[in-house]
Amino acid sequence: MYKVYGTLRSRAFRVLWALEELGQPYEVIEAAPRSDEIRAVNRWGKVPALQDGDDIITDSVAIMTYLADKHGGLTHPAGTIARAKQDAMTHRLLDEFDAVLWTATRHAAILPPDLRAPDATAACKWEFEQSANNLSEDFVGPFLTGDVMTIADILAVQCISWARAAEFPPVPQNLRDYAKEMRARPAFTAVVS
Ligand SMILES: N[C@@H](CCC(=O)N[C@@H](CS)C(=O)NCC(=O)O)C(=O)O
Repeated sequence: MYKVYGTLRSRAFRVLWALEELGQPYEVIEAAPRSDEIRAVNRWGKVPALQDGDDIITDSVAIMTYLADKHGGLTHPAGTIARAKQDAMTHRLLDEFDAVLWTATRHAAILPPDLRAPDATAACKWEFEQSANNLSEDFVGPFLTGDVMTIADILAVQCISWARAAEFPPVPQNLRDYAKEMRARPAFTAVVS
């Protein structure tokens, strides 16, 4: 059985949701970022990590990609145009959503206080709003890259939830409706309940 190291309120949520969607059994090892529990398997202290047999895989998107390819769900097959578009969306979300949310988080709570830039959060919020507006204009649905749910959807919805919790500007209505529908999926509710 897979072991997932992390907490619900971290990027580990992405991995847990993917495992539920793929119908794979797993065990959660409650490991806070930088804790001894995570450092035992990832010396950087970053969550999530996935244990598959004797192997440890780090990085939420790398883990989701591995699981999706291995179990043949939440992804288009490698080497197809559909997969290239899915990967482009995944990287767009990492650049435009995850990166700005993470920069704001670091300047608010993680960097040494004397290195925190007072204006960093405002800049990240502004950039996030532009990116959300762009994504909203491109969005056709029902999923981000068309008719098939992929790991890009999990990444997007987790980032939209993170943005809401961090009091970032609300995303446009069509993305809010999309995220609401995604959060109603049985696999999502199985993780949060
Ligand atoms: N790109 C990595 C980022 C992992 C990451 O930064 N995780 C945060 C928690 S969500 C963490 O462990 N932070 C601790 C630190 O930066 O020291 C991923 O997607 O897994």
